[in-house]
Amino acid sequence: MTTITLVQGDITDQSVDAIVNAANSSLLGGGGVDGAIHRRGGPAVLQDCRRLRASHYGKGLPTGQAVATTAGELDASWVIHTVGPVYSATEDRSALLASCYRESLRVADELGARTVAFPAVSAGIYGWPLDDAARIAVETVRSTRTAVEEVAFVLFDERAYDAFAARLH
Ligand code: AR6
Repeated sequence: MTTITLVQGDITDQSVDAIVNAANSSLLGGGGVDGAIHRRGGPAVLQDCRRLRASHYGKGLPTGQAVATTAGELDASWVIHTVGPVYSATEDRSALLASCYRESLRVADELGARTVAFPAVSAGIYGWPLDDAARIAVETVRSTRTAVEEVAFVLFDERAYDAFAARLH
């Protein structure tokens, strides 16, 4: 059984085995959580990302997939980068968002990570409505078979925290 906890705060302050990054397919950094993770993780994270791009993801990491790098100076062993879908009001992309959580947990299992922190993937710059993003996140983690013992959803503000709390309880 995986325990799910909610934290209101900055994901880069967490001490866990793996921190999940809401990246973009370039893997070269950006704003939001991605910017914060690269700032706190330092150049080793970007260096690993560049290496992965060169070796495997010349065309970018596809939406819904996940890949791990060092966590650099973060208090974690790995960063798992996943690419959420940009929200669309006309096309149902929820399977891709669910895939981000499932694939990140699969990568965590491969690494042997037991504690994993997730942000609200796609719920910022990518525009996903918070309530729906929270529903998909909670339902997917609950229904995924994994050896991860604890998943922490780390929500930046109270509104996001409340949206996840409403789905969890
Ligand atoms: N800790 C926890 N949550 C955070 C933090 C933080 N330090 N900073 C922001 N959030 P976003 P996306 C919340 O935009 O929507 C980047 O440029 C934020 O309030 O980080 O998947 C990438 O490179 C929101 O609830 O990710 C991509 O281009 C959630 O994290 C693009 O943004 C996700 O917001 C990805 O957009």
